[in-house]
Parts: sequence; structure tokens; C-alpha cells
Amino acid sequence: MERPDPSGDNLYRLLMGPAAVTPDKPAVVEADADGVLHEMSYRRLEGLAQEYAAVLDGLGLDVGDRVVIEADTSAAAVALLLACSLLGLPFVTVSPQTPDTRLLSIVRSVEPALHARAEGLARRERVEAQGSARFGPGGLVVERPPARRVRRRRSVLATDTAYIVFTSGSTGRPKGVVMSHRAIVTFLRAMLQDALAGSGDRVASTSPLQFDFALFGIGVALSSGATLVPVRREDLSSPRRMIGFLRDAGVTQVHGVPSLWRPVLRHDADLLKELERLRSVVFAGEEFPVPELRRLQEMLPGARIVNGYGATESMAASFTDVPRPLPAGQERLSIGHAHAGAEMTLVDERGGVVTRPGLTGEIYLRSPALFTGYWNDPEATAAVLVDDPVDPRHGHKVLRTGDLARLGPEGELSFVGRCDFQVQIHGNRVELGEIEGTLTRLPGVTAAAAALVPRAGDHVLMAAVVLDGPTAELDAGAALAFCARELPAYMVPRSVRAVAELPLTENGKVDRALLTQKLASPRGTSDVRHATNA
Ligand code: 8PZ
Repeated sequence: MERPDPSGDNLYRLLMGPAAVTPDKPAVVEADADGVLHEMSYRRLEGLAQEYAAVLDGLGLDVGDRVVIEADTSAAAVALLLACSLLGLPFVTVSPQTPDTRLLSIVRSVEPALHARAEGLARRERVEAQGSARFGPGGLVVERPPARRVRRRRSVLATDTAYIVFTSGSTGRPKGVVMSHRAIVTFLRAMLQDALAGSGDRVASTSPLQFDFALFGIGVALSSGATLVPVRREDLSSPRRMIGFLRDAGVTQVHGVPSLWRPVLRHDADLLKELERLRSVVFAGEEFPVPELRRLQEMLPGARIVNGYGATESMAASFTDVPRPLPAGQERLSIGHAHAGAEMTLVDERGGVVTRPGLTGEIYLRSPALFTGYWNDPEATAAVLVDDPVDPRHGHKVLRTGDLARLGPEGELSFVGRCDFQVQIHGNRVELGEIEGTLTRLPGVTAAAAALVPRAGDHVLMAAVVLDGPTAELDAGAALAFCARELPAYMVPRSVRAVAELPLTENGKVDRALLTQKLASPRGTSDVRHATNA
């Protein structure tokens, strides 16, 4: 290629390191449309990335020009994001499920030079990117080239943008998190140092490509010289299919949100015993309800379960093994200490650093892997990239996470909840997570979510619970009586309902906005029993 190699840290260089050392090793194992597994070696993946890069380079794009990649995780999608990285073209990943309106708003915001969609996906007539292309194992075909531009840049630097991830918009407007090559490479090197995955691993990635948990899987697998195993959406559609796929693909590490495991735990937990090669499960994105976590540990006696905590603004902050067994009575999971090279500090409401064990504060993250800023949103950026609370005089910025944690005796943190899940009821501060934790201590309840619901000009607390089997029944009166014994009166929900499942966002987290709506309407959920705490 004519272009100079990227100087300094670059995602392409880090992820294609193994191509020089173990070129014949499978980089990706994936199922085709018929469910047949295929391997792609590191050598072939690098070749495909180079082919794509040659086509992109021919378009005359400048360093910094954005490329929207619409795809599920696949070898071809990985090759395309590698090609973009090599050329300094920030990629913006969106999943094929993204509604037109949301994709349109992303496209209007980032004004991409190219919208590249995976082969087989329909064209989006309403989406007006400058250029369009489709890509697959056979190559990258440009359908409409972007307008020629004057190249103002030549070299790809470590400070250049690697990707932009739009955070899920269930609350507020979506923000484009801009990550530099330096940030993501620094982060992934910390994962190598902490040996999250090894070259012998087969790493299953289950999140949609627009969620950085998917980019994490790609990054961790390839930088370790391991094998990435993208799990297709259809293979997640039933517990039997999911477990069958993970078993047949010889998966040793699974990445997924807690809700990934809920259906199999609820309907067919014995299937988990088939995963004999599984050595570790990494979950992230939200709290794992403790009863479900215990059950998962029980059914996977040979696997480590790792709590990955953090936000897209730094990809992640910490990875902590869930203790085995989980001590009785434990409600809050440890998020431990920050990963290698980073540090978490708790800050109280007055801006002071929390140093006394047992106290709670907001997590501030100090890390060389922080994001650059929100795309075209300096105000939102300034709200979270703030002066270091320990000593602001350095002028150095840290990430204000919006998450609350409690300080443990050894400086480790326990996750308490988001600052915005803290609600006010008639002047009392209520942590929704505390109500949820109480409800999950009830026998038969495996997960719970509480919400503040508008009711007759006021707000009331309501809760939904998931039970441990399809035929289990909720004694709602007893549940409320239990809450009344365990919690201050103002924290006792007005009602509690059993639901077959909690509503989820496109990234698989509990959709609290939707839950609030459903709880607000008397028959909004498909549930059965409904008790009132008048
Ligand atoms: C959590 C947890 C947790 C996130 N316990 N609350 C990617 C790859 C590996 C690990 C972590 C990631 C994250 N980027 C995933 C993610 O959810 N990012 S996010 O920006 O969409 O949301 C971040 C927020 O989710 C955090 O601020 C927490 O509120 C919550 N969260 N992981 C409890 N293990």
C-alpha cells in the first residue's frame, strides 16, 4: 500500500499482531446461513482487511472520515473495521436491527463518507450517507462512491479516532462516544496484562455490534491470539440453540449481558452442563441478579465468572472474579479494583474523596484509556471529563461515571447503582437497587426491577419480579409484607407483579423507561398476579 504504516498505537497493528506469529490459527469461527461452522485464519483475515483497505484507499478518503459499518459481528465485519483502522477512518458500528430513524440520526450527526453494509442486508433508501458499499468474504463493492476530497492528512496517529459508539438511547439522547487508537489499544494491552483471555481461548461474543461489548470481544480475542466466535442472533433465540452452538463451536469463554443467561436458567438449566469446555463467563452492562448468578455458578462448576464493569467512555474499568461460592446474604457484587494502569476513586456529594470503608460515593475513573469526547458535543463532554478530585491543579481530566459504589476494607468497590436510579420519594432518597436486592432475597424470585411510576399527580414505587420457573407463582401479599419488614416504609413498593420477562433494550439491559411505562398501565404487562400495598 502507498500509505505509510500508522505510527504509534493503532488498533489494526495490535489485533493483527498474531497474524505474524500464528498465521494459520483460526482468528474467527462462525456459522454460515445454514449453521455450518467455518474458520478464517489470521492470515486470511489480514488478507481480507488489506483487500478492503485497498478499495477504501482508492476512494481518496482522508484520515478522520467516518465509515458506518452496518453488520452483525462476523469475520468480514472485523476485516472492515481493521481496514478502517489501518487508514485512520473512524468506524461507527450499527446493527442491522437499528431502526431507520435512529440510523438516520446517527448518519446526520457523523456525516459519514461511506455507509458499508454486510452482504445480504437490504438497502436503506432513507439513509443518506455520501457513499455506499456492501461487503462480504468476496470483497468490498462500492455502489456509490463518496465525493472526491482534498486530503489534508497523511499519517494515522495514536490520537486519531478509532471508532465512535453511539450509546443506547433508552434514556436521553444518544451520544457518540469517540475513542482514539491510543485509548483502545491501551485498554486492550491492560486486558493482556491481566490475562483475561489466552491464545487457547475460543471467545464467544453475543452483543450486537453497535454495543462496545462486541468490540471488546473482538479486541480481547484477536489481541490475545485467541479465536473469536461471533454468535448469530438466531442462535440466541432459544436456550437449546444457544447452548448447542456454544458447545459445537468449542467455546471456552462467553461474553454477554446478564440477561443472556436468564432464559436458559429459567427453562433449561441442565443444558448448561453440556458446556464442558467452558472456562470463563464475562458479564457486563448491568448488575447480575444474585440468585441467577448463584444458579449459573452451580450449573457451571468449572467456569470462572467475571464481573466486567465500566462504560463505553473507557470501554471498561474493572474485571472481578465472582467469589465461589458467593457468601450467603451477599446482595452487592464486588467490582473490585480498576484494571491494570487505571484507578477508581469515590467522591462524595460535597466533592470530597471517600477514604473510609463502608461509605458510598460516585466512581471517578482515572485512566489513560479514556474516550476523547462525545462527538460534536463539547457540553456533554465537559460534564463527564472533569478535573481530578484528588488535586485539580494538574489540569488532568478524569471520567465522572454517574455510578455509585461502596468502599470496601481493602479499597475494593461494590456496585450500588446509578446516580440516576436514585429517586426521591416525598423527600426521602431511595436507591432502586436496594428494593430490587430485597425482592431477590425472596424464595423463588430470581430477578427484580423497581421503578418510580407517575400516579394521580404523584409518584409511587412499583416493582416487577421474575420467578424461577414458568409455573412458579408469586404471593404478592407476602412479598410486600417481606419488603415492609426489611425496608423503611417509604421504600416499600405500592405493588409487585410477576412478569415472564423484564423488558430489554437493544443491548440487552433492563429497559427501565419501558418498564416504568408498563408498570404505569394496569394491564401493560403479560403478568398474572398483582398485589397492592395500600
Ligand atoms: C454495570 C456493569 C456491571 C456496566 N455492574 N452495572 C464493555 C466491555 C466489557 C465490560 C464492560 C463494557 C461496558 N462498556 C458495557 C456497558 O454497559 N457500557 S455502557 O456505556 O452502555 O453502560 C455503562 C453503565 O452500565 C455503567 O456506567 C453502569 O451503570 C452499568 N454497568 N457494567 C453494574 N458489571
